Amino acid sequence: MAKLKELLAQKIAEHRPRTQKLLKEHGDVKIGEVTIAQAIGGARGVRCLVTDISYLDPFEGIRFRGKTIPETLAALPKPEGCEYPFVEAHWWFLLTGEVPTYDEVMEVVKDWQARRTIPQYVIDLLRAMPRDTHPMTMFSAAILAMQRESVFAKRYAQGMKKDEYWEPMFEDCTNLLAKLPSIAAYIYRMKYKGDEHIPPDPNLDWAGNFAHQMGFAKPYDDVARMYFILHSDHESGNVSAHTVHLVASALSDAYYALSAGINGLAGPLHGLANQEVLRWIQNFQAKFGGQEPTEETVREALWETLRSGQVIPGYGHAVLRKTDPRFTAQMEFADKHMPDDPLFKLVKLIYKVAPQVLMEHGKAKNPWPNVDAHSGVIQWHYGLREWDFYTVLFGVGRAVGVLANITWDRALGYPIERPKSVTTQMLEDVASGK
Ligand code: AMX
Repeated sequence: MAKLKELLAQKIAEHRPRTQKLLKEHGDVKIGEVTIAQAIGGARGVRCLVTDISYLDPFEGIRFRGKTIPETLAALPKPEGCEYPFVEAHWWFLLTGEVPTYDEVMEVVKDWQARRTIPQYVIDLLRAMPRDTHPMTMFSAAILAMQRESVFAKRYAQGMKKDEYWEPMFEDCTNLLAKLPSIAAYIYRMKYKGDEHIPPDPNLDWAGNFAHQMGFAKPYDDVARMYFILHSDHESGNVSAHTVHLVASALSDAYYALSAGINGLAGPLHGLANQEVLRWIQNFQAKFGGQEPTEETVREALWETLRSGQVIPGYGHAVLRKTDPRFTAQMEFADKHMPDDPLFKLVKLIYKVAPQVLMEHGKAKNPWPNVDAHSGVIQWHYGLREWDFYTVLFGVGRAVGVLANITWDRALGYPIERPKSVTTQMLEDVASGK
């Protein structure tokens, strides 16, 4: 058995008694209560999901397996001559909580290389879709189309014991992950680069090969590594992660579950916000023409957006109450690699002005930037200017976290998800003390 799978099997065996003990001996212990506002308001803050893969502190931001973003980036092995770690190392880390050695990562790199080829019927499907279809729709359709490959679905149909579920789930997740960057690159080049495609480089790591197949030179490979790791996981309650978990809880396989999660990510309040940021910036530039943007003009444009009833994209968050460390990590990259980029300067200017504007506006609970306020600008700098595509990049990264999560869901035997709904009358009755 491959080393990662062996280690994962050991971690699962160690973890299972903890979950079983909690359920058996402490199942009645309360960890929160639900208010009417939470029931109507999207279950905000209701504690009813369990994951050990990442935890989001409102003031500190995300920790992957207990490590902050800078700690994670520093700990994981990197390809030779590169600034950012292998995404394969991050996968190992998210799954097992352990930092792999260089040799261990290389085993995963080789395994993914061997599973990378996209089936021809996926290419045929993508080519049959109208070219102006949104790339997220294409990406989701490609993932769903591969459901026929599911090892889990086959093994389930043959009859499999519950404690074995994680193993074919892990196989499906690995097969799926290995193909995602090539699928994304195929969509990109078919739609935007004259349908001219670049074959994979058999020697490159996952993100390095993505940069290669997209047709972008160094340091775009490091941009891709950074981007995919930063976007991988944000605990379980966000729309994409929760959708994947929910769909997989019906024992739908990884293909069904990931495709559904990608559809959730495609919403403008979630992953699509990164393309909305670019759209906002372009509109701003169109309005102010060649003028150098100033704090005053940015403030005016932000107020205009708010007055017209729209949100300021890239700002606010359901859980975070400070600047997203994923924003900060990208800002550090940009400060180092593209300090004079005019759009980056504008993003910095918006960062200076928008929190104050949002505070004065008085609605958003969090006036600080989230990950999406920055990501499009780095892509733009390196030549990826078709912003419709930005959420696909988010989706490739997000897959790493959510697929690690559903592997563990099956390992720990989490049941089908089924929260309870109530009627408005019931809420009115409770509210009036009936
Ligand atoms: N601009 C203007 N208004 C905002 C705002 C923003 N950036 N963020 C929140 N608000 C408003 C909400 O629309 C809501 O108004 P309402 O009472 O009229 O409905 C009010 O402030 C309270 O909202 P909240 O509790 O602070 O936020 P939430 O948990 O309901 O929503 C989020 C969180 C991210 C959807 C919201 O902040 C938003 O729409 N931001 C802009 C879009 C964005 O950047 N999304 C990406 C988030 C990160 C990600 O998932 N990729």
